[in-house]
Amino acid sequence: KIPPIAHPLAKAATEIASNINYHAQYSPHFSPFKFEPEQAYYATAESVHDQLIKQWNETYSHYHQVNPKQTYYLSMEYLQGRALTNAVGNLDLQVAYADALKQLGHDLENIVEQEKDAALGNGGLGRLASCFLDSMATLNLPAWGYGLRYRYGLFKQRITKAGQEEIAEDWLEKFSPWEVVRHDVVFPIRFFGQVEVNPNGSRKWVGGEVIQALAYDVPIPGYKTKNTNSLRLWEAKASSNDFNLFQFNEGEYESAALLHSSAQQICAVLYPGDATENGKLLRLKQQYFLCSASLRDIIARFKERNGEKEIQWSEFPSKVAVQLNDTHPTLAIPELMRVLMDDEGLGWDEAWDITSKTVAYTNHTVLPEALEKWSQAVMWKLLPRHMEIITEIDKRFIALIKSTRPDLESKLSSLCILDNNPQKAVVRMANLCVVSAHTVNGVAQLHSDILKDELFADYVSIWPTKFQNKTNGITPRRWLKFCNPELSQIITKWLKTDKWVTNLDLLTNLRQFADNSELQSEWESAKLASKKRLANYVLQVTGVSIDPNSLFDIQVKRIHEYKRQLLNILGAVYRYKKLKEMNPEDRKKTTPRTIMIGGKAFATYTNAIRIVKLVNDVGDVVNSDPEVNNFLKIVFVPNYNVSVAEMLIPGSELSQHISTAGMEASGTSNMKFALNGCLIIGTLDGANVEIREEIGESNFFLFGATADQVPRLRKERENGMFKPDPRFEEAKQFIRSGAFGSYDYNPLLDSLEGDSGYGRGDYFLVGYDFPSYMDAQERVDEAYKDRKRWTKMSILSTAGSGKFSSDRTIGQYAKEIWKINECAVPSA
Ligand code: 26R
Repeated sequence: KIPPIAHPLAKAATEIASNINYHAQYSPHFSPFKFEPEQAYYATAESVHDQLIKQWNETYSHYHQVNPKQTYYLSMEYLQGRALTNAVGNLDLQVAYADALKQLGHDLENIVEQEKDAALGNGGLGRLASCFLDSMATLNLPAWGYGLRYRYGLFKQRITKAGQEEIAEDWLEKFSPWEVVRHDVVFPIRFFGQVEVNPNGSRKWVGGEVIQALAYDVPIPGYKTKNTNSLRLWEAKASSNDFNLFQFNEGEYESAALLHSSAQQICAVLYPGDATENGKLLRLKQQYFLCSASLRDIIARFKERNGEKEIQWSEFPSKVAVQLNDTHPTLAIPELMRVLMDDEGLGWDEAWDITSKTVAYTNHTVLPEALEKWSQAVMWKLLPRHMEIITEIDKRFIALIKSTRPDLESKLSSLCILDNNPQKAVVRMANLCVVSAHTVNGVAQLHSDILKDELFADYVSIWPTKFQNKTNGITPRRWLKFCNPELSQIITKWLKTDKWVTNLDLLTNLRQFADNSELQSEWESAKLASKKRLANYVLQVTGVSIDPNSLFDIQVKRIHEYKRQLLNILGAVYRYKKLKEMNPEDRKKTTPRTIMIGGKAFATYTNAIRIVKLVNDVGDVVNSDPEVNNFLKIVFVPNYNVSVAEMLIPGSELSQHISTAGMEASGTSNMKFALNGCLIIGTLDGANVEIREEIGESNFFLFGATADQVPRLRKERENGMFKPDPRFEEAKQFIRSGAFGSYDYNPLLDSLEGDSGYGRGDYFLVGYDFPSYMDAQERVDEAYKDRKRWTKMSILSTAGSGKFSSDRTIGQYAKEIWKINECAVPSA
């Protein structure tokens, strides 16, 4: 054991300055004599890291000593964003670091911009995982994240004349100062091979290829607490034994290092293209790699903390909770079964009991195309022992139903795990999760209801208590305190406390001041300051100059047809056409707007790529039209990511959450916008429903069909019973006429025709919702003209957002699913 050393942790600005200086000189990553922002960033990060490492080690040894039940969050995605502001803020050293950098001739605000986003995720599910990690640490919960250390993060988006261009995001190009490699934490992970049957009947998976999983840890500091948890990211490596020196010297370089290149592929990128067989195999490898390495690590820790005593495997579920973030880590289930039976010698029943008491599953989508199904053939090839286990789980499930629920026998073909349709025999991962997990949850009330009433209804009748709701949340540290310091100061001043940062329900106390003209004017000037900052940013990245006095209307999220960016842009096109037709006097009476849309499109998702192009083309025409561009601007904000969100959200006044009802499981940016005093125009979908309940219906611009109407409306469209609104026809026709350039938008627009036979016939009901959307937009324009009323609504949005803290969400997971308790590191 290493004896504790007194690390000279700096608290005062001068000490911090000398610590940063120390790192600039003695942890050099660059040539000496240069201390530009980039060098200053790395030296500052190393200095903050010093502070964190001490707390981090103390946290680990405290957990080790107390040996509480611990949660392990398994996720293929984490969208951590930048770490510096968050770490300094959580350590409560913001002022000290700002002063220290000033002494060194730098500016903290400028230095933090040097950091590249850690973008190991693609959207809501990944950012949720990162918010959860922040809340787990802040609530002093013994809980860790496990993920993969992708070499290239989610692609960087560039916009050219041709539309979206994807570029590899080299976030590790110059290394990450936050992660620590643990050379002593390495597990061999097997792929392919075969199952060997021993004389005693036990089975063992042997042969195939073996790749090493090496741990990299990222510290997760809690807000103003000593607890600093870990995000453990696995990297794939081949061992030196797999390097064939003989072959290499014969000049056969590629075959000499075959396993090295195979290892490199595993952690190269998130969601590699899966159109080819190779692509599918690689994705499955990634999933298994995460599951196996994490479980091996969890089991090793269980054994280590057990000490010299004989291991009682039945205690495993009282020490370990495993949460599956969607079905992507489902293989943790058969992997735990395999290790318990084949490596530890337990029988099926005991292994099953332990596994099902350990694992819980969160569903994040009901979209059929996102429900994972893996080819049985691919699985048999890559994971033969796991397929035996999955087959056995399925067999026992079927037997259970036949013996206890004969009424469900006719439904077994859709309830069981293996779909044995000879054309496309697959494993249904969601079914495997529901059958095996002790708890299944959705991520907003409406979504959980849909799971219970539709997707998983028959399972509910088998296991009525298995299903729960856990409405998503966001961390108020990153998404208000750190990204919007002006507004945070105002809130603290009026509430006379900053306790809202960890007790977000306190925001309700703002309600009593919603009409107070002093608060209102402070509120408006904070918003204006953020809008100006955002306007500068937009000018810098797009060259478009926008007016901070216009209404800032934002929709940022992954581009997807169900999220209906098309509805937004069609509305904008209609607005543009009407402005063109108006006489100049009437134009002046309208509410000037700046519509900003941002988000990345999957390169293979053709309609999403077309939508990006359309937004950009419409923007080019509108923004350069001198007749209207004082009243309307349309901007595509490139490369939307966590850092861009931190810039956009504080400066937003209206945000669009306009998915077809029933399709957005929750949404989490809706919560971020509302928390920052931005009003929502939206449908009754996902968490919108609960946000509207909390902030009051008069503060929410509602439109559109409800989830229960959607199936009937889709039928009506199919049967030609839908009468389109003339405004909808006019907007589409305007685009078809070539008003926005020569790109062929007909295929995209054809997908909106109900009876044309194209696509799914306006499956997302853009045409049906268009008129009520336009009416809601008119209410927005009216409301914005009455500044006092608008500001009051904005204050009430913030005041009603307390429920959406991820501290609340994680508190509920801890109590109702994981059954874990706080384990606070004592202060010295
Ligand atoms: C593997 C592949 C099929 C795949 C499917 C779907 C990969 C990734 C996804 C992302 C999905 C699951 C996602 O991000 N869902 C979002 O989760 C958020 C957090 O719960 C919700 O707020 C949001 O509504 C939902 O779309």
